[in-house]
Amino acid sequence: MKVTLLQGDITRQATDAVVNAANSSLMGGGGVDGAIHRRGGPGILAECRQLRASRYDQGLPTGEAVATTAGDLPARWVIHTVGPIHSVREDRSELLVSCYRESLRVADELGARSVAFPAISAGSFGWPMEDAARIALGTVRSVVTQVEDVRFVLFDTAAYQTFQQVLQGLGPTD
Ligand code: AR6
Repeated sequence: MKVTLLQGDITRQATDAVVNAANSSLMGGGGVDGAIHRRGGPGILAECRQLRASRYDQGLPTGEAVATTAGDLPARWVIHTVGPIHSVREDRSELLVSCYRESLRVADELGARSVAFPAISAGSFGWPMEDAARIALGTVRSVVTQVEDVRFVLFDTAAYQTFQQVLQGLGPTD
């Protein structure tokens, strides 16, 4: 698996799948979620409504992932996952690990070979960027998957630099 870091807007990525940092409602929101629904068009929300009505009447649980098509985005699928809200009282990192694992599992089910991830939970959900980067990079590199091309698309320079430093610190994969 090749892991690359990019700075930019995840909605522009022409990967097989892009991952959405959603919330349990699957009904959209701000940040990545808002951008994906805005640029992807209403078809994504319509599929999310169907998922709520069929499989997830209580909402998508934190740490799980589910796919829809990608509407007007250049990708083929959107994989929606719900990151944990950061807490100083409780270690929720296993749930963040689960977001990356489950997203790659769903990507494998779809037959996706390239996947773009945002920094899940590192915006509205308050996760410190360095810890978010360590969990994100450490997890994807440890997962056995058919996905060959994983891209982290970081929105701003600070996030990009943090991911770069963490990736360098992890050393070579082989
Ligand atoms: N492309 C790439 N990264 C982005 C983009 C974009 N277009 N927009 C923002 N980011 P967030 P969360 C960065 O808040 O913390 C939503 O309201 C952003 O700078 O999108 O998991 C949902 O509905 C940050 O570094 O996701 C949920 O309620 C990172 O993506 C809640 O926010 C994640 O920020 C989820 O919060």
